[in-house]
Amino acid sequence: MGLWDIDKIEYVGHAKGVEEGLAFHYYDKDRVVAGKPMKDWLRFAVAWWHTFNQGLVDPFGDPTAQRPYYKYTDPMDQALAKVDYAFELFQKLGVEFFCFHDRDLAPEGDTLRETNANLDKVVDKIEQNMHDTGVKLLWNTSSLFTNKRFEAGAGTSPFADIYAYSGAQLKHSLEIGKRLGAENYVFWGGREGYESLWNTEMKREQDHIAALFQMCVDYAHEIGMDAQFLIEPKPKEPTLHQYDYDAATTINFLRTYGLDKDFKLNLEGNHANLAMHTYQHEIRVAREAGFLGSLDANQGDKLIGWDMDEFPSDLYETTAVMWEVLAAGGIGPHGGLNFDAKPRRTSFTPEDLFRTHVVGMDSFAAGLLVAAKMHEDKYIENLQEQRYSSFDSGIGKSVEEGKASLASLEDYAIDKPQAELIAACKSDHLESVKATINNYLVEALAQA
Ligand code: XLS
Ligand code: NI
Ligand code: NI
Repeated sequence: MGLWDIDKIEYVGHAKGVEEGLAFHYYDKDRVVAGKPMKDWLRFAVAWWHTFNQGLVDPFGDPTAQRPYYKYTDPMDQALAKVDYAFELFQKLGVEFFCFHDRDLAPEGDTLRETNANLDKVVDKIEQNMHDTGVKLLWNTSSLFTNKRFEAGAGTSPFADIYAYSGAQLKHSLEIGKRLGAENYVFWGGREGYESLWNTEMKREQDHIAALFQMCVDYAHEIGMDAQFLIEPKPKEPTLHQYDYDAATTINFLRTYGLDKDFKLNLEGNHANLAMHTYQHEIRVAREAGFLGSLDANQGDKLIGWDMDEFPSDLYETTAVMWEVLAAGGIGPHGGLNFDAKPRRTSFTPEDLFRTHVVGMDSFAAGLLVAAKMHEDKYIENLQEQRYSSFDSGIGKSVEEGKASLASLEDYAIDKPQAELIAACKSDHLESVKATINNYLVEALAQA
């Protein structure tokens, strides 16, 4: 059985009698959907921080997680042991990628030099395991928010020593990304924002962090690191306001500082909700602007106003996400679906780590199947084309061709009677559209 007391998770189709969570019903990794194997559309990744380090705390309670490697009480011993558990879990789930923060892997020392030495020992072991198993690094990142020195930010800290330390930490993180062949490198500005504007020079802070991003771009070029750089928007939590609020705000930041050629976005479902958007909205904004980089696959909860990091199980949402991914031709070339998600505090057994990933993987596989069917029928494409068809000729076409002016619009509209204008508006039968999407869900999954 190996280190985890659990068998490899297999695809069993619609088999009855298989306990939910211990087999895939939709995720059949090599099955070709819309011209590619499922695994290449989905490119699932395990998030080291949640899956191996999360004790399942909440603001009111102690950790509940039971993990087999807790028997290693020395922090370095435990860090090294976790690598074995991690790679066995990846293989038993059939996940081909993983993601980590530098500080997820090894304990800190007193100086950065000591911390780097601890980290390098674990990275050595990870490199060996990657080589042996073929599991790849979707992305790595630097935790510039956990240690108390980052209380007021890292790249936006008002304290130059902390800024300098952040740059030094990033340098080594980029070196690790290169060494492990990371597909992407993520920047999540957990504390890059403010608690109060009264004590904050907002523009100065953004100038500082933009300069730090530029240094990262320059250093990556210098060492020949070719990972795609990603910024992960989030509006708040832990800070009151985070500068990378949402996709649109972050794209504006990148363009303002001339960083738009070097960065794309890593979008997370729960973060979208915290910004009062849907996950689909964030992906649509990024996709249409050419900034879709990768996805943190989790979901929030309508009733709770913080980053719950639930494993995805909402098929309507996974369908919407995969519809956008298919419309983009893929989440690539470098992106993937990283389960930035944790079990609830009440599902604390080691086996729950497998169950939760299986639910997330199956939910996205199901979403892919439904969305692929919708694309195959061009259901949404036709509906949208029809809705905007008045821009394909006449006055609408002159607008799209840039030939219209206020005077030409006035010429066209000034004598149009109200009845003609009302007749130009067509009902979208929106409720029927939603019912049709429901039918796609039911039918595509029944036939899966
Ligand atoms: C936190 C973020 C974080 C990033 C990586 O809310 O989602 O986990 O994905 O630093
Ligand atoms: Ni995330
Ligand atoms: Ni998050």
